Amino acid sequence: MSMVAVLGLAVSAFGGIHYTVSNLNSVPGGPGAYGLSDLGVMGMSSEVGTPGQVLINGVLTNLDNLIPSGTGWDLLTALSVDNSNKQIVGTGIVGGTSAPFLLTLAGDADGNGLVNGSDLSIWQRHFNPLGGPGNGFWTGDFNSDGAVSGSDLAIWQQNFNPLGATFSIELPDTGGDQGISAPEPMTLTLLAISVGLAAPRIRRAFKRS
Ligand SMILES: [Ca+2]
Ligand SMILES: [Ca+2]
Repeated sequence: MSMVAVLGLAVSAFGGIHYTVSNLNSVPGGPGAYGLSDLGVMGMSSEVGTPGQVLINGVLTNLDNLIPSGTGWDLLTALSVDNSNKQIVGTGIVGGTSAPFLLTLAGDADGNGLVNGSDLSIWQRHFNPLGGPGNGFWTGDFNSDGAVSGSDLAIWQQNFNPLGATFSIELPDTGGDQGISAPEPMTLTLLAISVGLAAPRIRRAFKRS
């Protein structure tokens, strides 16, 4: 795991919505974990989405506002959203390198869109305030500082929502055309591969905007 990816706080609030950002390449379990295999991934092009934004309850929202400053991430393009689990995947830059990101609800260790006792149990089982390799939201490290500690418990408490979040996430309207449709869902493994191929185009598009 890149050390850059775990620098700084990785949980923030925007309109009461708090997310943890992870490098999708570092999330264990492969694309089948956390329900992500069911996501349909849009074809990649320089015109996909509105750079850096998603629609939350119909309002264009900057991805970077869903996470705190200081994470080292620049979230460029959302590629797919999962309204059931409240997850967002896309491509960004971290440590000067293009990488796929996964946004999960802060406090949601098992990635099911609820922040409840099951997530607390995961935090308890992995409690390790001194930190170590292999930690992430999936072990209860909700602020991505490498440790599973009281700070993460506080995040879980602040975001406790056993009934699930009610907001909706959508990809922004691209304004049509540009060959962005990809009728067949791809796995996130393919996404991870395509991210590396398409990232330079996305970066150029982002700079133009
Ligand atoms: Ca959960
Ligand atoms: Ca932590």
